[in-house]
Amino acid sequence: MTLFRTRFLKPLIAAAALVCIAGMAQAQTTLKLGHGLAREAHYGVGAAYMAKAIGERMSGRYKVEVFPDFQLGGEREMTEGAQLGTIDIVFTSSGPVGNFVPDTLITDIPFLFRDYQHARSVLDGPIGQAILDKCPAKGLICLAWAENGFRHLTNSKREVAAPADTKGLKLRTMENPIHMQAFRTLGVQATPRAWPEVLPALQQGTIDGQENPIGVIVSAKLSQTQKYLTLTGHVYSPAMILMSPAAYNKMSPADQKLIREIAREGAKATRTRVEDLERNGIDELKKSNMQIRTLSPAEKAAFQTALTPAFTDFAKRFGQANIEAIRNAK
Ligand code: EAX
Repeated sequence: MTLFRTRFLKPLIAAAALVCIAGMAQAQTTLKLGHGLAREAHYGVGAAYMAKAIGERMSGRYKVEVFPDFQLGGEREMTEGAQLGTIDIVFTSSGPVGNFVPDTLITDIPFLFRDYQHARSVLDGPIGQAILDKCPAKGLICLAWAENGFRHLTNSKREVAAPADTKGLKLRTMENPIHMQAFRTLGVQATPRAWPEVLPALQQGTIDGQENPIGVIVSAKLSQTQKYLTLTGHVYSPAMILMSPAAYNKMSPADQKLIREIAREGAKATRTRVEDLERNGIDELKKSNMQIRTLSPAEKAAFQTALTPAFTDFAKRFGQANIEAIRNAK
């Protein structure tokens, strides 16, 4: 019996234990999450929230490795990566996503959303969900609407207070046909570029300016190359939390439900951070000698009037009724 125990039983038990441990180790999947901003910026906070929640609530089956600061490429590249399955989760502005899921483009119409409350309630409501539901057919899982913020104009040339002041400015836009058309309607030389290309172009002066929410202007230290900031609030910039179908379809239905829940919470974390950054960001930019111009309601209205030709095209493209449904939503 002793010989049997030492020769056979013990090694058998050890082997069985090894198989169990290996099985458990195998079961844990690392999800690669990419975004373009600094860890303390709004996407960074949302990503960290998701990583922690997935680690805690998906109990050892999944963990998240976060890649900030465009380490995995520009937002368009990262979105492609999610389609191809080389990146599992992506936090991105909706700007470039319109090239993959055209139904998102309606949200990029300037002056469509009155304020944050309006934008958030539309995106978290049936209109927003209907757009997210269009993603699987385009090879993407859109888990939730996060937030980038209302975009404002910066440049190195002159103060902008009226549409005429933007004429001829070489401005970088996102790779987004709606934004490009709007700026070209104002007479801007709009050049679409991925964000990682923008800072060098501003430093070299190949472009005069760009437009982004306060959170991005602060985290990218744009006051170093941009003297003028006009608080245009010309467009609300949603962000999206995307997932690769390859990773999502491997999950159990319970985990698919759970990761959607966690993504919605991560999205809320980005919104809270946007508010923080906006509350303190403008003072910070003032301290770094940026000349900041707030537009009066009449001055904002002048930009809307100047965009009338573009709005006419957008009504044809998206249907005036669909635009009004968003504009009139509570
Ligand atoms: O999502 O490209 C942009 O201007 C975006 O606002 C930025 O990458 C954050």
